[in-house]
Amino acid sequence: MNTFPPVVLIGAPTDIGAGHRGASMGPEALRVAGIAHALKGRGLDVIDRGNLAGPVNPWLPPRDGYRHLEEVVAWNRAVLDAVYAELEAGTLPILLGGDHCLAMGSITAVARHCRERGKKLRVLWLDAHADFNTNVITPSGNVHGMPVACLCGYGPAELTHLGGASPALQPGEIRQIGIRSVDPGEKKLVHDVGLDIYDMRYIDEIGVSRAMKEALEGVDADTHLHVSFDVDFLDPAIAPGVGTRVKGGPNYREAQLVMEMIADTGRVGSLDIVELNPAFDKRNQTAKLAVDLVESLFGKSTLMRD
Ligand SMILES: [Mn+2]
Repeated sequence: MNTFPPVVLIGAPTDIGAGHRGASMGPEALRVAGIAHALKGRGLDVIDRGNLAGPVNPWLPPRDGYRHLEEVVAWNRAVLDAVYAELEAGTLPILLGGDHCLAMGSITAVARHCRERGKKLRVLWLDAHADFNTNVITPSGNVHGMPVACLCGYGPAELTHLGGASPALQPGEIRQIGIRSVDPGEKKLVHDVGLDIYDMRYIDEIGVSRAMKEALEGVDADTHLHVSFDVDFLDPAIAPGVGTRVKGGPNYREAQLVMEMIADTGRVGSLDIVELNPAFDKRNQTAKLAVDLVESLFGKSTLMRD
């Protein structure tokens, strides 16, 4: 028996914030890999709302340190409205990205929902990168490297004030897991802001189990847990289908344990699956792996453990 509300799939087929083209094909690759069928297999009601629409990617160089800011804003407004409407309706939204800039829209929606309902928010950011760049310190101008900074109030007003109030997210509400690539300027900023980061060195030293226990500490019956799953979190040996591969990520068993421990809380209320890039994948293996891990996130486990 599951206790989840109906799960709603929302596709956002864009690579507007990325440094490589192709994440726009992510939603369809996840559907082809059977995400709806897998979730139904968990006993969940699944509704696929199809894809959101937004501007095409003009593929231009940065302006004032941002690439495609206007288009990024348009996509994130669409995501914000769609995710917020689902939360209001009592469903569990799963954003099928799309690149990671879209988490600004989804998490702004989740944060507003939590504020209005008086719920605590915990964001788990599974990623190889801290995504805490600004237009001043970014090496590339790609906005998929900036969503956490914007959510915490560092960025252009169009993005930091997507949902009106800024910051949408307090640094104390987010835990980053799997981090192993942080740009030099970004390192200082995440340190100054006091972001709680479980990087790969820490995970190597204490193990996934203890790291996840710490990252989930304080999650209780009043907590809305949002998981922002950047597929580049995974080791590229098992997940080649991403634009920004960084070696030294969690292997298959470690990633499963991460998902299973999140599932054990019973508090998952929303999810992003982002940065899947079929142009870099091999026979859709990374999409299939993402689906496999999402099954674990919704409670699939090897044995009964209660
Ligand atoms: Mn990311």
